[in-house]
Amino acid sequence: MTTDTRLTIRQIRARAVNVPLAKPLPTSSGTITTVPLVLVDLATEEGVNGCAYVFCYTSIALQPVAYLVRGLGEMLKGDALAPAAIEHKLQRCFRLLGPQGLTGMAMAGVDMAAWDALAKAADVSLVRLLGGEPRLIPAYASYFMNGVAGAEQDAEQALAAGFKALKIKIGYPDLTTDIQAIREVRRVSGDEVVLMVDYNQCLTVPQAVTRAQALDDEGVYWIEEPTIADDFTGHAKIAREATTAIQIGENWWGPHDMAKSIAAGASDLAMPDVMKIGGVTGWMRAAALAEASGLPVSSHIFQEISAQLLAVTPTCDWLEYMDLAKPILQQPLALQDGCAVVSEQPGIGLSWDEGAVKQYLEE
Ligand code: SMN
Ligand code: MG
Repeated sequence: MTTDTRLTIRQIRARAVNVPLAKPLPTSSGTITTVPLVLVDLATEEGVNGCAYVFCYTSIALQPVAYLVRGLGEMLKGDALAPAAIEHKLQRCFRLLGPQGLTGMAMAGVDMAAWDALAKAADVSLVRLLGGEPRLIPAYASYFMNGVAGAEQDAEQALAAGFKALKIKIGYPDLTTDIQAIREVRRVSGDEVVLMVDYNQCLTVPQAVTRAQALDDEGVYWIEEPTIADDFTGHAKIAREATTAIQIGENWWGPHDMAKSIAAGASDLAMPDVMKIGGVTGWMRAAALAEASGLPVSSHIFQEISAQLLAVTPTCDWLEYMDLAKPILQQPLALQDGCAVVSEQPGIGLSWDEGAVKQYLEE
């Protein structure tokens, strides 16, 4: 006798929330002024519900992404809660338009919520559903472009929180300030702490070669996105000319982009963004590509679900700790001795603070 364990999608809700920030978050390529999130809630006929969020970077993208998620919900009503089948259907739906950008974000939100529901239906955490075991994931505290004085404060804050690694954003008008910020972190944290830097795509390739070579003696673990994200040839040249590891990946739209980047030798490390890479489904394919290419994998924001996924990623490196969603979550991702603690709650481990959601909701 077979029992029908199929779960059926009943409704997918999308809520746009725009969370204020205590202070703007500057990068060399623009400033984050609020935290625009689309909260995705997927309900099944059987009463199992999944949830996830997508980060929209700028509030102008909030309503379009929420609208797209609702549209996907209408398309998926009555379908099985089967993430691989859903991904196949949605990729075909957007073949002509393209699964990058806002469409990719909406699809990833649905994918993450679907996997959350599937894990909850099995009453296990996502890592266990994927065949892994919860474990501590090395984490780095991630900061923005806060100047030389700000770098000192960031380092002090990271150490006080127990981190053994941190990232600062650089790309100041002059190389001298980049180096001053790095040395300020070193002065505060000492040589043991792992330090990453992020240029957020602000340099031309020649500028990036010059600056990367100047940083080569500063003991930096990785130099992130020194030039335009999709210039894989340019990143490969920088990687050849510098000794410090080059890190890219947060802007790969799906595993196909990642495969092109790897083929070009664009980076020494990989940091897929779980939203842009295609949710859980995309991440698992990316993890396989990275393993086959010997690339260490780190995450990009989305720390709660990234902790689950890094725990089943063969070449797991670092989790980026940047608590963007904290104001609308009932509990933040837990830390222990500078590591992320993978939640053992069923699913991803997300639960909305509905009072805060109501406060920041943008209808
Ligand atoms: C970043 C930029 C903008 C928002 C969040 C994160 C950055 C990073 O590129 O890697 O932390
Ligand atoms: Mg980055």
